[in-house]
Amino acid sequence: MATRTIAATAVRHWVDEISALTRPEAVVYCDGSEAEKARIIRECLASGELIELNQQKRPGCYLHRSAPHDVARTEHLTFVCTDTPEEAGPNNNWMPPADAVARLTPLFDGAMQGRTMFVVPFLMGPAGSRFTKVGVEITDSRYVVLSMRAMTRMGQIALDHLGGSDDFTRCLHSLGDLSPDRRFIVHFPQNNAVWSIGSGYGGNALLGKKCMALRLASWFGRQEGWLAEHMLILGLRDPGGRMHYITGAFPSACGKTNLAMLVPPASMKGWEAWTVGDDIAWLRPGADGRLWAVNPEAGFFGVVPGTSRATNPNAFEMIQRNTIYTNVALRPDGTPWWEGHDDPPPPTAEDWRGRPWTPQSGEKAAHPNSRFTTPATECASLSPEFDNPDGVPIDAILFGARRQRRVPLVFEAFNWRHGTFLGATLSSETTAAATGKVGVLRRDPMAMWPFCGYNMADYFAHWLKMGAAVNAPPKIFRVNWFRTNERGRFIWPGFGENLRVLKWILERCEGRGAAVDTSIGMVPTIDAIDREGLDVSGEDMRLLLKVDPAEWVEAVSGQDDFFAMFGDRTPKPLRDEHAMLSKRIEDAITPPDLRDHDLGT
Ligand code: GTP
Ligand code: SPV
Ligand code: MN
Repeated sequence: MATRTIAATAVRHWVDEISALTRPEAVVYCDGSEAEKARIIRECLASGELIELNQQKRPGCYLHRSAPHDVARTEHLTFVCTDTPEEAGPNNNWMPPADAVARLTPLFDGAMQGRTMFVVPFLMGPAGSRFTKVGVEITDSRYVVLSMRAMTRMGQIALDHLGGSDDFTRCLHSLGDLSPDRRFIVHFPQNNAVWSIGSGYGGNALLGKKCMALRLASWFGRQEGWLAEHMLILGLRDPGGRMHYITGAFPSACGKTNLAMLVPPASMKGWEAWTVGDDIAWLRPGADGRLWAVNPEAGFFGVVPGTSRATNPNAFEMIQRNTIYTNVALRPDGTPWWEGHDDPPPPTAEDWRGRPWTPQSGEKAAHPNSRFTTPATECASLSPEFDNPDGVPIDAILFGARRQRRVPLVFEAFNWRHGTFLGATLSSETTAAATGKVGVLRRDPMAMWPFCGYNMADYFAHWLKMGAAVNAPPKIFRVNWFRTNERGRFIWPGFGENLRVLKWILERCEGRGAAVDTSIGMVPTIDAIDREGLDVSGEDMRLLLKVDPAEWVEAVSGQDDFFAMFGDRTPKPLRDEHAMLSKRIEDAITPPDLRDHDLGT
């Protein structure tokens, strides 16, 4: 093959080694060309891996139906293999590297017989950037090849970046037999490698994403002095023409894509919002003493349900073309549909598994974790800085989660250390993005619990260190769009209206914006958030911003238990922050003078 001669010797050696093990029928080196894309799509249509959607109405759009038990990340089958279990930490499943090789080698043995093996060179990060890393994914899934093509800068561009070097992440993927009993997603940070078998689902199979750009990258970031984070990156131009950039870490299916593609409400004249990234940010100190971020990805793998013209017009518009839909419903006219679409439920459709569906069938038509895969270039709000090799300078970092109760709409950390503590104690109600129960409160520090490739206590220490490594660290905020009222309804309208909260955040970054000190942080005063043209009453605002110290007592004791998981490894500054918070809460519930008085009687 023509491209074969161009691939670095190290790539060819590895490919030969893996093809000897997996014994594919053919080996194809991907170059990233349009012709290659067209050919692989044709092959997918012939094999049934893709279903063609109505090309008049949805040009370049296809539907993929996964195996019914392969619809989300499987965290219990995901491992980090370091020399010692302490390096992986209680946040990861661990196996000794040699055991992992011994367990997975028989599964890969002959796994690609009768299949084509694709070699997919890719970049994580813009071409020519000091942030950028090279990966090569070997896979026997055409769906994975097409997805990697949308999600990364793929093909010859990556081989050119690699040159003669052997410094690339070896990503080995096979669908195997798709059985969860023989499924493993295994990381070898000390060898810069990932092995994944038995799943074709996004985070399990597109190995550049969570496996490389978060789990392995977090490991390298610690060694090299940077951060790999589960964060969106958003540019905001204020009416005065100034650009600001924020990042936000929210757990899976908690609103990153939506915030990253936010459309300013009509009443907020002069504001513009620009999407830099929707899922992953790599952050490095810049020469100017600020923290700079790039999005290592080149596409969006987003949650479909809930995406509509009303909630996320940028995403909705973007997925009208050149999109692979996974596990949505199919209408008789060959267009996709899902719960939360602007169109009402169709009278008949095929559900995500291809079975006949009607609104009366009482089941979801689309899988709750159905996804779109779309190249970033299709996004109308894509930032002009998207390809900038230097990235963008960050003014504020947001930690957000799904919390129906207790946590206010927004509050500000007192400083970097307190902000790190807020991130470290983040918890969220679980979603359909990972297998398991939905709606259960779990700890998800920095939204990285499933993605941190090493001991999370060491990761907390690394965060503290990174704050000290920059002269002007971003300010840190906690946000919660999901507080509900007594009828179980979201109180805050969310989506585009979230810009009102971001406006207050930017004001705070500039030393303006009204706030009151509370036990948990600095909370906006009732009128500090611009409500002009918004139908949210003062009473609702009070509810959204309410901090009830009594409600926090339980939370604070849970934080203690959480830090205890890491034993002595939990950094002392975070324990100190915890002690200070406990004290502030205690004082708020029973003012010290009152307690003294009680003692005296
Ligand atoms: P991953 O891709 O899994 O990392 O998810 P994400 O963090 O990008 O979440 P996404 O933006 O896709 O949102 C997930 C779900 O939350 C969707 O159904 C959205 O409609 C819903 N959602 C997002 N933002 C808001 C908001 O501000 N308010 C409310 N009520 N729902 C929201
Ligand atoms: C997430 O679950 O956080 C996602 C989707 O962004 S996946 O790529 O599957 O991890
Ligand atoms: Mn994600």
